[in-house]
Amino acid sequence: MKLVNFTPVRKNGYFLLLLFLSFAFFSCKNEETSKNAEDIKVSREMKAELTSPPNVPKPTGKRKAKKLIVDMEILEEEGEMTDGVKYTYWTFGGSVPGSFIRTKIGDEVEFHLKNHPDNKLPHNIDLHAVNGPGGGAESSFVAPGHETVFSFKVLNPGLYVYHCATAPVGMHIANGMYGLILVEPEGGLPEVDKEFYIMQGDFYTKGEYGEPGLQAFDMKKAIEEDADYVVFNGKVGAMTGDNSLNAEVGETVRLYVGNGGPNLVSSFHVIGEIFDRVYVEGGSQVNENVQTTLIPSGGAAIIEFKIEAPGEYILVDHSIFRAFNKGALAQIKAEGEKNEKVFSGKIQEGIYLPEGGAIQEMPISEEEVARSRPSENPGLAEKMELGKNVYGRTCVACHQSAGQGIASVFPPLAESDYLNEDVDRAIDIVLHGKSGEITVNGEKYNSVMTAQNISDEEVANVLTYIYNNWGNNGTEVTKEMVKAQRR
Ligand code: HEC
Ligand SMILES: [Cu+2]
Repeated sequence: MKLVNFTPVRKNGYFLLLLFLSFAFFSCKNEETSKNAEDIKVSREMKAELTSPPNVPKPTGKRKAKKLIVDMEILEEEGEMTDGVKYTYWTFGGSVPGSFIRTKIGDEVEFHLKNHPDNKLPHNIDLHAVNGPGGGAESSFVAPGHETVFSFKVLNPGLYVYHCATAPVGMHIANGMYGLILVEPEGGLPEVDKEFYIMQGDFYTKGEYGEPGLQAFDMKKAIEEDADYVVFNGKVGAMTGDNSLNAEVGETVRLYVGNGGPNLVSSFHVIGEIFDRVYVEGGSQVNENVQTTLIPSGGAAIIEFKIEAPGEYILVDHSIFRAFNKGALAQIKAEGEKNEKVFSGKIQEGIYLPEGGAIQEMPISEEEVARSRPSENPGLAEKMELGKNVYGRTCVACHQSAGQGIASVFPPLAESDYLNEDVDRAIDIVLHGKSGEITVNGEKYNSVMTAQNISDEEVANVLTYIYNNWGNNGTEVTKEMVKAQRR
């Protein structure tokens, strides 16, 4: 509503009346929708489709409200947090996050919660989509080897977190007991091409990040909110490398993103994408053109965007050490035609001389030009010099000044068996990037190196510099070798 043009005084009376009437109308309308939802009659019974992440059940579309039977089994089972690190997860339906539940406003949900007889502890469920004490927690308390049944009607459209609320609540959540339940509005959400289910969680282990073996939960660290792992979908690399999410250029993508916590708030961001629409906090308000959206612990957001350009999009918690050092990183791989109108890739890189505009324009002799340019076929010493410069500009941030890398995050380039084994592979990595698991000097790495946007000559120089330093095998890389790896 625009207030700006209402200057004439005598119109103010009308205006206030109008304002009053519209308020009355809207508040009345709101009351009616939730009252209506309560009164929606359910036709027939239906078994809910439950999916494990990153999958989402089929849309409810135009279907009428139903009596929806949700059958969920609690399982306590060992899983892998990251390579070589095991953890005993407590799960709703065998996955972290738990099974995705998709409902329609007015549905009467009959919830069957089963606690597997092999489990050691009692559990329950608190669904944020429930209007009622504890979100169902008391009614659903269930011991190992038992099943409880309770029912509720979904009245408010939106995306809601569910979690275990058995004491110690923090510990049950920290072990993975959370998931999402979607309540679709009348007529369903607008159609999109791809939908994914992603949930962040923080984990606290006796050992530090990457310390191998079966890791126990660490209560002290949890209380201090000193997380060892911050991950999407229960483990490091649940959606990277071969497990990446896939989409095509031109497709619309909808992410149902939740945050189980127990402690940390997520600054959810996709590198290289702008969210066209965000259903803020999973509710009915839509924000547009968003870069990073805050997802509270115990909250959610629905995020929509269209993929305009091919390539890799990296999902992160933009509290960025969590992404690169604690696991909060996932990937969407988008295939399709390049769209130069949207993204051209690197067009040109020139030398930037802030103080030197005038000097650069001074005419210099051909001879001088030739001398300042690297020679056609530079010798080893010259290549080393130029390569050192490229290294300092481009690689040093991750692989460190003496090529030593950073334990379990960035592999070493010094005395790297992986590097020395295969020069073409090393060239390929610099040109096209690398993700997925690799083993360097007996240590496993499963992270992402993005493609380095540098010329064939620079690649040749920097690799020559690396190969002739830090105990490596002395390979000399030529720009022809680099050219052969371009694709
Ligand atoms: C943003 C951080 C980052 C930058 C910048 C970076 N790398 Fe990497 N690099 C990585 C990561 C992470 C891996 C491991 C990828 C994986 O786990 O699959 C890697 C792996 C490698 C490997 C293979 C593994 C090994 O240790 O031998 C080589 C070779 C390599 N990088 C060379 C380079 C060179 C040369 C540059 C600069 C031109 C560079 N990298 C810049 C992060 C980076
Ligand atoms: Cu529990």
